[in-house]
Order: sequence, then structure tokens, then C-alpha cells
Amino acid sequence: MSALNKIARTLVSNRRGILAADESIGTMSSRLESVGVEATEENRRIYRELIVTTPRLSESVSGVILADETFHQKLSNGRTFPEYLDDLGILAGIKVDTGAKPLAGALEEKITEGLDGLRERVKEYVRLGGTFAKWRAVITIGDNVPSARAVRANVHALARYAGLCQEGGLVPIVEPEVLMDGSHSLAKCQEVTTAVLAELFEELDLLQVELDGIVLKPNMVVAGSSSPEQPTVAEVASATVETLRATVPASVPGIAFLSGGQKPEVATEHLGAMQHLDPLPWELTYSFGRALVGPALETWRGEESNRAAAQKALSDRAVANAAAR
Ligand code: 5MM
Repeated sequence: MSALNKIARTLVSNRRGILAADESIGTMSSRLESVGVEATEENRRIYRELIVTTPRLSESVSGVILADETFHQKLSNGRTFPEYLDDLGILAGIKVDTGAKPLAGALEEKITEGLDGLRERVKEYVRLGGTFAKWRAVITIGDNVPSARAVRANVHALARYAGLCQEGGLVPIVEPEVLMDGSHSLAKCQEVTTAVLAELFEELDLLQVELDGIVLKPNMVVAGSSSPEQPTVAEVASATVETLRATVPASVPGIAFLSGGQKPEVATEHLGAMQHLDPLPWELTYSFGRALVGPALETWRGEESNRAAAQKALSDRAVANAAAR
């Protein structure tokens, strides 16, 4: 078993999943402000400390994805975040993309940036204790979108990112997110997700990315959030697994879903329903952001007296997702 395959398997096995706490400074700042907390570097640190010090987190969380700012910060006990996670038996990951920017010639669509200097940054993150990385591409469904050029540009960047990470010793989490914004049907989401994943695996093959050393982080196949026709849990589970079976090679060790704006309990139900659709050639787990930490942030609201209740809110979601597996 290669070192990359071992890390990838650790991330997705034993009923554990990945906690995405890698909001960029801009996103994290607005999330803090939305619950009445001033968006300072120290408050972002305090909030992330609350997350990673949640009791028994390592029983349901295999890895935590950090943003660059957090990766270099320290907890109150003097340990860096990667060091502290390592103490707990949790792998430390790093978001290495620098954000999704308007795509030239198709300004309503996005291309994720961050390839410049990535080889050197990977070296530095490995030195500081990183074991895996994340890069998120964003695909929008709408009138005449996604365009072929947006899909091609994004899967190409994902493949180049994945290759650079593997070369430097980090397992790449490969995240092509088809957004649930819009009023499109489940069938439309399935069509677009199938096309994006098929093109992604062609590109990964072309760039000689080792598939047994990645974790795929896709969206679940759902209807648009403003669609009047919302599918049942069973329909989402079956459309998602059908899409993955059609596109994802069995050599990929695991698929860790993003939650994408689904209500936390609904994302968990979908994850649970998929586990019954045997045979599954890969582990199916979670790499949720909002669906794991949303209730905790709402509970905390910056008050030290809410700290234990906030940690319980996170723990409840993490335990429920591990149980769903
Ligand atoms: C935690 O948020 C991640 C980073 O977002 P920005 O760079 O836009 O601030 C995001 O990539 C996240 O990892 C995924 O979207 C999964 O999170 P959700 O909330 O969709 O499960």
C-alpha cells in the first residue's frame, strides 16, 4: 500500500469522515458576523479552537481541513492546529486553492485559482504537518451553463492540483461542486454531475494522477434549492449512487460528500440511505462544512458560556453522520 493510499484510506474508513473548517477569511468573517461576533483574526482562532477541542471528536472525524490562516495559528495550549490534531489522531488538511474567480469570457461562471507556487506551498505544508489537501471547483447550473469551457478549465485545474499534491506527498481531496442554487430538477443535476465527473476522471487519467491516492468530494445529486419539486431521500440516494457508479473508478478509495447548503439532518439522511445501496466499490462518507459546524456556530454566538453547548451541537452532528455510515 502506498503512503498516499494509506492516508486516503485513513480519511474515509472506520465510519469516520472529514470536517471542513477551511472557510476563507472572507467566508469565515461573514459567518461570524451573522451570529454577532466581530470578524477578527483572534475570533476566527477562538472559534476554530472551539471546533477542534470538541470532546471525542476523533471518534467520528478522521481529518480536519484548515485554511492557511488557521494552519499557522496556535491553540491556547501553545500547540499549532496541525500538531494538536495529530495529538488527537486526526489528520490535518489544508485548503490550497485561492478561491473561485470569474472565468474570462464567461463572467457568470467561475474558475478556481491557486496553481502558481503550489509545488513550494505543498512542501511547506508537509513540513508543518499537513497530510492532505483540498481544492474546490464550482460549477453552476443555469440558462446555458455550465459551459463546456468552464467545465474543462475547472477539471484541468483540479487535475494539475492533484498531481502537484501527490508529487509532494499530500493526498488531494478533489472537489468538483455542482451548486444546488437554482430551480433545476434532480434529473438536470444528475446530467451535469455525470458530465463533470466523467470529464474529471478523463483529465485525472491524462495527468497521471494515482486514483488510489485521492479522495473525491462531490455534491450529492439533488434538485435545485428553489425547485418546486423536491425529491425524496430515497430518490436522492439512488440518483447519487447511480451517478457515481457510472463515473467513479473502483480504485478511488473513498467518496466524501460536501453538504452544499442542505439542512444538516437532511444531508445525514441522504448519507445514511446511500449505504444500503450495495454493492458500493468505495467508502461513502462525509466532508461536510456547514452541515457539521452550522448548529455549533449558531449556538456559540461568541459567548464563552455557550461553549460546551456549541461543542455538543457539533458532536451530535458528527456522531449522527458516523452512525449514518
Ligand atoms: C468550509 O468551506 C469551504 C471553503 O469555502 P470558501 O473557500 O468559499 O470560503 C468549502 O470549500 C467547503 O469545504 C465545501 O463547500 C463543503 O462545505 P459544505 O458546507 O458545502 O458542506
